[in-house]
Amino acid sequence: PFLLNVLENQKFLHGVLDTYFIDEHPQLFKFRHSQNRAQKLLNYIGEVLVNGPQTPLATKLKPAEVTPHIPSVPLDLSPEALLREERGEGKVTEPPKGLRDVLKAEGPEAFAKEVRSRKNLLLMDTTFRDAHQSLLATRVRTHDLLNISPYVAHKFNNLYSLENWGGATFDVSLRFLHECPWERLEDMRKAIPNIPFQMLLRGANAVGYTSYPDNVVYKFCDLAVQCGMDIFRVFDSLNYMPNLILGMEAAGKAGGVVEAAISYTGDVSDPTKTKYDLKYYTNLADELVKAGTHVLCIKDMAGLLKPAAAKLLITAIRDKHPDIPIHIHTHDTSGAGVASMLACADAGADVVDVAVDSMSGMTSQPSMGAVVASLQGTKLDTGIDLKDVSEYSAYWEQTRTLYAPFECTTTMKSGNADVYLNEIPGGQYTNLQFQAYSLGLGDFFEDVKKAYREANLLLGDIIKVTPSSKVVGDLAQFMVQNKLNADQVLEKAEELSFPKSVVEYLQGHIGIPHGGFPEPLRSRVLKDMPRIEGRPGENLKALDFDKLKADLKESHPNVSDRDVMSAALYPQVTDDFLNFRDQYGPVDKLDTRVFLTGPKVGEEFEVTIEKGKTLSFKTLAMAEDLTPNGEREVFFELNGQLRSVFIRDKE
Ligand code: 3PY
Ligand code: ZN
Repeated sequence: PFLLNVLENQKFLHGVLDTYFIDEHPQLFKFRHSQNRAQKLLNYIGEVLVNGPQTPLATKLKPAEVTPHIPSVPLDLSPEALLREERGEGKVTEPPKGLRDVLKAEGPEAFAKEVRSRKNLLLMDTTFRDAHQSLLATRVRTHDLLNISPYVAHKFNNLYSLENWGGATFDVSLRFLHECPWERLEDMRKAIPNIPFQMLLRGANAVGYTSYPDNVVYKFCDLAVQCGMDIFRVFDSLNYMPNLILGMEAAGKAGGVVEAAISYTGDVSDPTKTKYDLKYYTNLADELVKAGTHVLCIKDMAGLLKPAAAKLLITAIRDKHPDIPIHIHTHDTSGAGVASMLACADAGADVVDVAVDSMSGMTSQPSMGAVVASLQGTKLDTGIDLKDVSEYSAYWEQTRTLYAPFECTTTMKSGNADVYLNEIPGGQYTNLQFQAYSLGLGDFFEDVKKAYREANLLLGDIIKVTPSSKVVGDLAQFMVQNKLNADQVLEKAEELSFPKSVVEYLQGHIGIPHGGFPEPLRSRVLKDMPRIEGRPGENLKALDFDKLKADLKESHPNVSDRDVMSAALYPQVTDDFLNFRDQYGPVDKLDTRVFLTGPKVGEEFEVTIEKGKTLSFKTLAMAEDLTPNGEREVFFELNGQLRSVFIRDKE
């Protein structure tokens, strides 16, 4: 490596050196990881072949052996387009204009005006984020998103937005997929220049599960905009205004479109449910509009907004705020999602959330094709062609089978209207069912769902969405495991050892719930433990990014500002990710089946590690015997040349 460094040194190459050359160039001794990307990938594939999957698989099901068909992108071969390309004024493959062009040219206010002025219903497609977060444990990889991105850009240019980032995707891509979320965002941006991108920002919790110092949230939003993010759906898990405002300011300052969200719970069409009534929601809407949101979102994370309630709620907000674009999010857990979204559209909503058919339904969003077809020929016609939806859906139907190890349908066979009773958010509903299934306890899920309802009431009937939903879920599981009902929990609260999330919630770590904390439960659990007054992040010391970067550089000399931001949010996960990347290279470029379970012996496959640089691999054989130090040799052909790697066999 020293020789390599010297040979790349310009002074040395040009003979400008004296006896001090080595003293003055300590960097010559900083050796880069000498292995190239191809060699690192061989190490990764060898590791998977010898020791099994390098990311935990949730079930024993294997990824299907399919190569999803990628529908072709229409080319504009008209003489004008060809001339334009010749003059260097645009490519024949350029997608048609979309709402992002308005946003870029005129800014967020004009964008909001344009959205509000549209007479038809606009759609946000959640396929790239919430749909797979709800159905496939957030495991969809950049590779499969990028493959279909040009098609989306060409055929779905009329979307309000594509939700493709934030929520759990940030954490999962680093932790389990070993890929950089920032790179994902930037690469999608290159492939889709015309459709606004949308992310889910958990207010003061950014894309994490706890409160961060304010400067972390601000910087996070800045970097997201730099990498191509446009619209920030900002929510708080308790609808706690100070947390919401912080997120809105961070998104707005970064130049993003602010879409403040009211998290919806209860049922405004049920007069017996008084805690979250119409007045509660219209007051919140007033405050968010006053705080300057560009777009107002109703975030129905559990899918509780029935059609009749939708009509009441949207009509009430529309009457008070005729100019604000209203955007509705829901989950189809009960099966009433399409009906509700149509009711919202009818009552004056501008945008509703859908997922492409093969990634829709159950705990995901309602079906895009169903909404598109239902409105065809009406005054709300989306203008989207059902044939395009169908081609897009076919891609995802095949791609979904690559993620068989994470399929929610292993356990979930249908929607369930019991969600109106337990109010469990979509993603959590899938997770809880899956955990119950893994524990193999017969009625466990049924018991947890009932306990969830009780736990919620015990905690004061709170808004339930990340992270407050975890508090309720943890308490519910605690009650089932310890065979306690709500009365017993309250009675024995002083002696019980509650889950950490419950204690922290009662201390005020995630904010203050509507109606205040539950008493006497809170006093009994906390006794003399400290309580946080007001906004949790307010008293956190600003994070010193320069110091964090300097610290990271010691073990990872090439860290970027994005890696530093990832580390600010998830220190340990990011450190593991950086080590993994140093060792195994760009594993995000592998096909999903190869990434998850490795190729078959004898299989040939290609990996494009960057534009114009494609490597050909063939797995030849694995040695039967181990070397004296416990390693197994794996043989490959790489671009036609014989290569082998030695992998420590962990068995
Ligand atoms: C998230 O926070 O990831 C959610 O999807 C909440 O609904
Ligand atoms: Zn959702």
